[in-house]
Amino acid sequence: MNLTTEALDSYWLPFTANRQFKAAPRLVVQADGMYYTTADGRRILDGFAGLWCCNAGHSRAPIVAAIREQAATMDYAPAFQMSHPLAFELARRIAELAPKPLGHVFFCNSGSEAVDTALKIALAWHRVRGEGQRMRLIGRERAYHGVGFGGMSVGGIAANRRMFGLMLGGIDHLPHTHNLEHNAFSCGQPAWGAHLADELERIVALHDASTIAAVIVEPMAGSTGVLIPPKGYLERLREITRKHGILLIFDEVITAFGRLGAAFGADVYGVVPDMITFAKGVTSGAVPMGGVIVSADVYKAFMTGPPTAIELFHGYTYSAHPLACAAGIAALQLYKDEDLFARAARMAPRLENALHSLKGARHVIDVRNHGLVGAVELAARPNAPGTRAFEAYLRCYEKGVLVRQTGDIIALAPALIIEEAQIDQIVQTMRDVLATLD
Ligand code: PXG
Repeated sequence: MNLTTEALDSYWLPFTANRQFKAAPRLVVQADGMYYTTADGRRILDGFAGLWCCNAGHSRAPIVAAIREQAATMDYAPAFQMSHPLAFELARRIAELAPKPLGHVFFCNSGSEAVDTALKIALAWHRVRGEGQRMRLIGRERAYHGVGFGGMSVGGIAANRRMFGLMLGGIDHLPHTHNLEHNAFSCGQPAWGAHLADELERIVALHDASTIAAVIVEPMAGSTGVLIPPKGYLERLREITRKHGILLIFDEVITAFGRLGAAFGADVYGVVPDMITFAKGVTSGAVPMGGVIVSADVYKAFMTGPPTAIELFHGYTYSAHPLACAAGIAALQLYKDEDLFARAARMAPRLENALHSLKGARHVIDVRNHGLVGAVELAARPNAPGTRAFEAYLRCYEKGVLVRQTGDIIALAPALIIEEAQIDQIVQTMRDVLATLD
């Protein structure tokens, strides 16, 4: 299909160099399992599960059938003061999967909304308990928490912030944990860096614990280029937040639903936060959905007051949309039926070995991995940061493999159904491409 100039011009693509893209559009028109088909009929092996989301693979029959059936049965149900049974069933299934005592689910439609929802719940929770002066939110450098004003404010990627004014007030940031001097070519969690969590003590001392509502981190930072938490780091954050009565939020938009080889990053790292945000994999990317899972403690604090009073003045027209709920239930069932989280854990060493074989390849200054996530960091070209990895991304695509580029990092996050030979194909393609790059 050839797009008209008018059509190309009409669409403003997100997080994309629009003019460069429109000069040579990369269009996909069909997807199944591990593959996309491009508009010009080429098959592309998807090494990134779309954008970290299609964890069960593309266009899986049970999910397609559930969406189709729900669309024909009931398109929409009002989300406020009314609901529909699938919302409760999906919440029950998510609560069942979640690490205890997390067990109550608030639905929204994206990761960005999930993060803003979690931050609002944190502020409101302190307020309903009589600690409304706890208004500060602590994020981390290099963090990605979506693009809402809350997520952007606690986020730590400069390019995502600098155009957009002053952000929320009362925000502080932990240092990020990336350090190639100590951690280059780590397999799984790096040994060095737990002490960086102690910076939270410094921030608490500066502002006083009584002013701080919550700390939010991605247990594994994805979007910034895959930063695996150092051993002991998240445990330390948990200790410090607990000691000071500060809520700990894990933004698991990427890590939830099998990405690291278990249901949640919290399971893999053995650290239970007070809230978990999720999106993406909950429907295997098939229908937009996000949400926040909160602990019993958080939920119960709101369920006081007169029973006729609305407890939280927050929500979205499409919270728990029936199509999303149908897709979510089918996706969770598919993960279970095919034991896909365990499969991800089984395939992780294969990905680790294959990726680390790129050590010594041209331009490669680091390889890091955990679960079915991997990253290869390239030396930046002098005065042209990001261009080398972007070219690598383009050439991989030409050779039939979809990876993701961020800065000088190439990231991988394939669907959990990936086969060994497909891992090898992705890594071999990367090896071939790296050899051709200047
Ligand atoms: N939190 C985290 C941890 C994320 O990774 C969001 C929030 C926002 O989700 P929505 O659904 O509002 O986009 C994300 C999204 C990439 C990439 O290439 C990462 C995301 C989205 C698109 C691309 O790393 N993460």
